[in-house]
Order: sequence, then structure tokens, then C-alpha cells
Amino acid sequence: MDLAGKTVLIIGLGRTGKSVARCVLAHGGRVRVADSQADTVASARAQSNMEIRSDADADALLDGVQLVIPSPGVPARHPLLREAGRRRVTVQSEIELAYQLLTCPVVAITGTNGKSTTTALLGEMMQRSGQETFIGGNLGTPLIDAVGTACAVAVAEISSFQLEWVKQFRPQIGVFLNLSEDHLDRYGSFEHYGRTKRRLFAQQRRSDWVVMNRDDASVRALCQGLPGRLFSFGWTPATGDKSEGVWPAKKKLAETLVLRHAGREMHYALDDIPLRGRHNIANVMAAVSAATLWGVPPAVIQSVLASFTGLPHRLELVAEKNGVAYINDSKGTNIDAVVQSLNSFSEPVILIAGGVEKGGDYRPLRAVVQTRVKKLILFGQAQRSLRAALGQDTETLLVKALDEAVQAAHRGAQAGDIVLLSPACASFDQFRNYAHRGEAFRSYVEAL
Ligand code: UMA
Repeated sequence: MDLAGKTVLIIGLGRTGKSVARCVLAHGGRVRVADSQADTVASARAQSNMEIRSDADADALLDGVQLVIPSPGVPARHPLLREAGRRRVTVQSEIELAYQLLTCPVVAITGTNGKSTTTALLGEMMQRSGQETFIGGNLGTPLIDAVGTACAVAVAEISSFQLEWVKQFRPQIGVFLNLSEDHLDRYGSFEHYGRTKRRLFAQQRRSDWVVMNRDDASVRALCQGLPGRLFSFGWTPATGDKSEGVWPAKKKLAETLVLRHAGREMHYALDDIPLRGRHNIANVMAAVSAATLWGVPPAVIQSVLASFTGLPHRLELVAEKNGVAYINDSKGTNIDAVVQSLNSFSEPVILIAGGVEKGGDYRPLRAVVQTRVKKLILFGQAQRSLRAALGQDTETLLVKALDEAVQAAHRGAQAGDIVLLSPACASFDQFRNYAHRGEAFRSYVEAL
């Protein structure tokens, strides 16, 4: 993509929009930005060399524009995207533009849950094997920030939102972790959400790899007919022609991962991995698979596994007070993520949940709430629907905000309990994003 002299309309001036703007300017393009938030527009106007406008006057914004880059949070039904379609102006997502400008290969991770942990783990393995590695994407640093750097490889977490406007995006290894209900407010159906995720693999070649979760029926179905080679991970040994893949096994009473590939069998000790929960073993299997296919030496893989302690806002121990552990799982923004997180504990849990609903069905939470949650504290917009779905399964309390929730949890907790913030919802009713919510939780816990 030659950007020189082109006028590019960026919709949304968040993390993605700012990075795209920098990149377009650096490549000699002109930048026009539209944002629905008046304060974002005003502060950007005051300090930039771009043409910044509110998106209220839609028609004029597209005049003279050759390329539109929507931020991931901007849905396809946005009037500017509809108008761009009518005028046949090219629309690309940020990762598509990044892919066209990057000179290094991309390894991409998608799925509903576990993307960030897997991306960080895999990126660390590649980095420690001596390759200059960009680690980012939906994880926080937009992929386009890798353009113009000296990276030998870019490892990127990719969301369904980022896949809506891709045509050529082609990771040499794509990882498909799992699929469960999420973002139904945007996609309308689980099927549409799944199809969007599948786009990550659509442009791969026969020489590329699809690392997939063979235990997930939706993933298996979506991987049918893909052009890349399949390599799978799962809880039982792989079967089939060459029985290639990854699975856990007991070896001399120790938990290990068995990896079989290209006529070799490797074993990785699992006992000393600091990550908590069965779902994280699946993330580890995915990362080990992709690292092996990339050629990372087994000794490097093992040493990263032994030292990786996880990411902030994902089952992160914030404090222990009077024998009660306070865990920040603010990234638990959908139902399946919360099920997985609750299943990581054998201790009684006081669960704090709530925020903005994403259109999912809360019933899959019922069984685990009945068995593990001694008290449910609900806050935010979704609290009444959460109570309707789960209120009969455990003692339930409604509060206005997160600080009140933390104080109520503290009052009800006994030594040996877990207080877990795992909201099952988006954060935007009371916070900027999930990280802001997690930091708020930490500060309320510290203040107890
Ligand atoms: N905006 C509009 N019109 C709209 C929607 C948004 O003008 O219709 C403007 C907002 O006023 C704001 C800007 O767009 O100024 C925000 O853009 P954005 O929501 O796309 O957010 P970014 O800051 O660009 O962050 C995005 C991802 N956000 C979303 O997908 C919602 C971040 O993922 C990602 O880390 C970042 O790019 C870098 O790649 C967050 C996320 O919640 C963590 N992702 C979802 C998830 O993980 O479930 C997909």
C-alpha cells in the first residue's frame, strides 16, 4: 500500500487511531480523523497536525478520501462506513494496513479467551530464542506500531473486530484457541462471530500453520477447508495419520506436555508453571505448539514456561488480607472466561461481577456459581439481568459501584476465601476499559 499523497480517514482516535495516524503521516499520507466524542476531538485539535472533525457531518468527511481505517470499536453499521461502501472507497482494518506495510512475518492468535496470555507467552519464547519480536495487537500495542521497526517477527493478538476489514492479512502461523459466546451485541449471532474469527486463516498458504484446539467443536468445524496445515492441541493424545500434536500426560507421576511433530517427541514439565487453572494449560499447549512450529529450541520453551507468571488483570493476585486472597480478573469480560476463572479455585469464592452486557446467555454460569460461589456481588448496568439468571443459585447482593462491592466482599469474607473480580461484562458504563476497572479494584483493595 503506497500512502504517499493519499487522504486517509481514520474513524476513532483511541490507541489504534493514533498509531494509524502516526504511520500514515510517516508514509507521506494526509490524515483526517473523525471521532464521535466531542472532548476527544477538541483535545486532538488543540495539539495536532491532522484534520480532526467530529463525525456528525458525515458526508463531507469522505470527500477526497482514498482510504478509510475504522478503529476496532467502530461497528460496520457506522454511517461513515456505510457511506464509504456506497462511494466504493476502500475500507481496511488497522491490521490489514499493518500487514501490507510490514516487512517481517506475522504470527497471530485468536479465539474468545486466552488470547493475551498465549500471545505474551509465545512472544516471550520467540524473543528469548534471540529473535527481535514485536508483541502486541489487541493485547494493547497496535500491530501497526511494528511497521518500520527492526522486528524479525510480529506476534499479535487479533480480535474479531480487527478481522472485519481484512482481505490479504496472512499469518504464517495462526492460532485458534477456542470459541464461546461473546460480542453478540455486535454480531447478532454466534455463527457470524465465528465466521469473522475464521477470516484470520482464510489467506494462509499450504506452507502456513493453523494451530487449533481439537477439543472445541466450533473451532474444529470452522477449521474445515482452511488452506493451511493443521496442528492441534487437546486433552487427549492426538490420533490420525502421524498422531502429531500436543496433549498433557503423567510421566513418572509428574504432569508433562507431550509434543509430537516431524518424527520427534518432546516433553515439557508442567508442574513448575506458575499459571493457575486448566484453561491456562490449554493456552500453554497452544503457545508451545506455535513456538515449536516456529523453530524455538525446546530448552527456551521450557525456561519460559517455568518463569511466566501471567498478565495483569487475568487472575492476578492483588493482595492477601487476613487470609483472604483478592484476585483481579477484570479481563474476564465474557461468560466462558468467568466459568474458567471460577474453575481455577477450590476455595469458596465471593464473586464480584457486572458492567455492560454483551448479549450473552448467563445460564452456563449457573452450575459453577452453585458449586463455587458463596456470595455474588453485582454492580453496574447488567446487575439486574445477572441477578435474574443467577440470583437463585447463591446469596446475591446488588451494589451501585465497584468500591462498594469490594467493601461488601471484605465484610463477608473469612480466612481461606477468595474475593474475585471477574465481571462477565464490558466495563464502559463506569470505567474507560477493563484495565482501568482492574486498577480501580486494586486501589479499593489496597484501601481496605
Ligand atoms: N469511536 C467512535 N465511534 C464509534 C466507536 C468508537 O468515534 O462508533 C471512538 C471513541 O470515541 C474513541 C475511539 O474510537 O475515541 C476508541 O477506539 P476503539 O474502541 O477501537 O479502541 P482503541 O483505543 O483503538 O483500542 C482498540 C481495541 N479496542 C476495542 O477493540 C474495543 C483494544 O482492545 C486494543 O487493545 C487496541 O485497539 C490496540 O489494538 C480492547 C478490547 O476491549 C482491549 N478488545 C475487545 C476484546 O478484547 O474483547 C475486542
